[in-house]
Amino acid sequence: MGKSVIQPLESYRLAQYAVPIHCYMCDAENTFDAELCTHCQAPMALAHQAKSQKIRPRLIGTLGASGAGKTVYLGMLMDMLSRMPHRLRIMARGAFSITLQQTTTAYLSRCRFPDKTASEPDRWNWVHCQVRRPKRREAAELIMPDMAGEAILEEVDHPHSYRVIRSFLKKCGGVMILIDAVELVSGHHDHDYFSMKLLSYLAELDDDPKTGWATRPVAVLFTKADQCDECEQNPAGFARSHASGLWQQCQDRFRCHRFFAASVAGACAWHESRYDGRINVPLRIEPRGIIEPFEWLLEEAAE
Ligand SMILES: Nc1nc2c(ncn2[C@@H]2O[C@H](COP(=O)(O)OP(=O)(O)OP(=O)(O)O)[C@@H](O)[C@H]2O)c(=O)[nH]1
Ligand SMILES: [Mg+2]
Ligand SMILES: [Zn+2]
Repeated sequence: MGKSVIQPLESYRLAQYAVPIHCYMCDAENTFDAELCTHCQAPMALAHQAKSQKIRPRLIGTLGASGAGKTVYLGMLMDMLSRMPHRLRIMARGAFSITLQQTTTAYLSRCRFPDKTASEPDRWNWVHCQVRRPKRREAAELIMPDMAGEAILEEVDHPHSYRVIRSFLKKCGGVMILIDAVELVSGHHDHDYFSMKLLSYLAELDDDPKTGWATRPVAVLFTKADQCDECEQNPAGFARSHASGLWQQCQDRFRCHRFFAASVAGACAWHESRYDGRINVPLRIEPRGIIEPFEWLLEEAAE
């Protein structure tokens, strides 16, 4: 006869699965131990953190075509904010919130630009942070993902193809739209068309006259301004002369918008690499106009 063994019944563990956790982006029900939302693939850590705080985090979007400079800009913004306690004091929530800053600065310090962001949402970096502003008692909680330009374009062209982008933009409190200034000046209007499509998408996503996109802040950022003096000196005038469709749409449909110019690199050069072919590399890092658009958006989104 075999030895009898007492096997404890751990059915209480199942009870945890009976209580669903709602995804912070799309509200879909997930089990307590899910890492990514099964419906939209947003990280469930955001929902867990939001649940444990009194203030509901606000969503801030960084949009733009592939190659507009979203990853470089966001990584640099996070890095600068973490070193400027007198201007804005920032505290990352969750270790995953530091990855974007860490990867971007690691690349820049080796005189390289970071790789293109993968289009699968489970590979995007999300930043959840607390921001304290001088002369303001209450802190702001923010969630900012670094999404891939190709995925944004796919969602704009074929709505509902990326649930996470749609749910995010529905709830989003304000956006920064990045446009490659060098492309505009050289007569390539893909980025301009992309931004116009994006603005129509936003305006139609939520057209409520009081709370919809018509009232939410939109910062239009011309990137790579280091290579375009004209846009650095007068971003609004630059928009008017080089992206007139976009400029007009902002006037007509978005009450709260402003144009900015930003650059991370001070000078770039072409480098022949044995493995990657001809690549653009930053020679100096000289960030300009990085914090202003974010600061403006934060103020406007708080209104
Ligand atoms: N001159 C200059 N070039 C820049 C700057 N920022 C980015 N770039 C160039 O733009 C490229 C794309 O930048 P990313 O930040 O990867 O672009 P992205 O918008 O994240 O693109 P996706 O990940 O494909 O959506 C870089 O590889 C650089 O060649 C800048 O401040 N100055
Ligand atoms: Mg990117
Ligand atoms: Zn979800």
